[in-house]
Amino acid sequence: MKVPNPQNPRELETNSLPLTSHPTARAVERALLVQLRLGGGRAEDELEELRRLAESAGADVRGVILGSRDRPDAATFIGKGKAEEIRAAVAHAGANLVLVNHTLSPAQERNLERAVGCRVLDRTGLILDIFAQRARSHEGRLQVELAQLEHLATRLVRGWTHLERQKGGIGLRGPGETQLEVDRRLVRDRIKKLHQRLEQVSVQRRSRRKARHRVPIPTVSLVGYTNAGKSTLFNRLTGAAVYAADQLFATLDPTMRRIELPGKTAAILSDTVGFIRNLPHDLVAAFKSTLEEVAEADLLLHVVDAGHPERLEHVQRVNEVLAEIAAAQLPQILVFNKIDATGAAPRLERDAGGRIARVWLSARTGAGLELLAQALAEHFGQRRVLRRLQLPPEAGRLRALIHDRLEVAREHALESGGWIMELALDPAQLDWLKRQRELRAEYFLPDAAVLAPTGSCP
Ligand SMILES: Nc1nc2c(ncn2[C@@H]2O[C@H](COP(=O)(O)OP(=O)(O)OP(=O)(O)O)[C@@H](O)[C@H]2O)c(=O)[nH]1
Ligand SMILES: [Mg+2]
Repeated sequence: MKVPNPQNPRELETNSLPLTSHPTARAVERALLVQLRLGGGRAEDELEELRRLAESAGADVRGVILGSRDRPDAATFIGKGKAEEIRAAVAHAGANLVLVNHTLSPAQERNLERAVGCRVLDRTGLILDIFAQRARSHEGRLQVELAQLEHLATRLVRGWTHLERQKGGIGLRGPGETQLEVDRRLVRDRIKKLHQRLEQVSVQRRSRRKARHRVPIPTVSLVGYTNAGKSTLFNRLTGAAVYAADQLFATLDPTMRRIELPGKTAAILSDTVGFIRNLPHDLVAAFKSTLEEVAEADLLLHVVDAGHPERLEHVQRVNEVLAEIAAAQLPQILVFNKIDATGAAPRLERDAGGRIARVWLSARTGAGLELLAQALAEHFGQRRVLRRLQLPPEAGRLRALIHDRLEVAREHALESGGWIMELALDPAQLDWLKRQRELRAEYFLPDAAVLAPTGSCP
């Protein structure tokens, strides 16, 4: 783990992406975890998550310090006595990093560093570091850099010489302007530039989305708490091989694939970044364009780790983030994953209105996947329309194509030659049918047309 340290500008030096970690330059961080119980909450549950976050960032966890307070200390958050305890523990464990599972103000972070004698990182800083390590795509890197800069801008107390050098440095400084003012201005400029570049990417994304919508294939987004198994399920359903691992935030960049559903229909499935409680707001804002994809889905598959002791809390947290990105009103099916670990049987549950609301399955073993396929087919099946066609004898090729590509509900051969076909079509299929060269508008029968009751043929 390589954490940018605003106190030491030299640590921030890399080339094009000043704040993104460099795996080769990464020394192992020996970390102590700090978690306070504030006003009587349970510290232990959140501590386990902090440990997972620390390990996902590549830190070697050397120890844990718990404590409790009625409310945070204004100067150091954890209080003077606790800080002294940590200072001793840091020396004892040979730690070089203290991870505090709370949001610290810039001043608190600084005061604490002084008090404990080593680098201090709060929860937001830790999550940002993991994101920086995972970002692969151009857009992902821009988004992470923006979030990190916004987070660090408020923590800027001394010079950021590397940024100065990138911009040429000499000649930049106005008369009487202090180093700190220069640095702040450089960061502001960089943030502005990142906003502009992300806006360009976002425009491209939007136009790609528009192009997709021209072919009306429904889109399904996998959402859920980090580590719930979204990518594993994505791979199962699409046959893809995106990275899935027992780490928090294994996925950062979104991926999309087409999946075939029962009834010869299809959907676009997308895998994306997982959520976590208290997701830093800067991060949500920076990932706006990634999350816009989620907000425009036709259906959300909300994946839950069914064996996690805090699964209900996770569901709630995910729904909160969904509300923040204006996706709370989208239709949602809860997918309880990892039933191989809990021993539950695959099953499907409906709400009071008869709609499929919950599916239990295992992405790892594949048990219950057919229930999910059924749920998707049924969900999108509601968007189907009934169409009747009358084909003349010479349209045999079109008829064969239709049998191949669409679900034919009923068909009758006419004595005069030709056929009457009844088709249940989703919007994408209707669109496809209308684009067939051999199809003429007059082949469509009015909705009221009734099929002759005799002689159905194979
Ligand atoms: N036992 C069991 N483990 C599973 C199942 N599905 C996924 N996992 C494991 O759960 C861990 C996380 O899986 P991912 O698919 O990476 O989870 P994710 O939701 O994409 O996680 P992020 O990308 O980090 O948000 C991996 O170790 C998977 O092997 C399952 O059905 N059963
Ligand atoms: Mg993933």
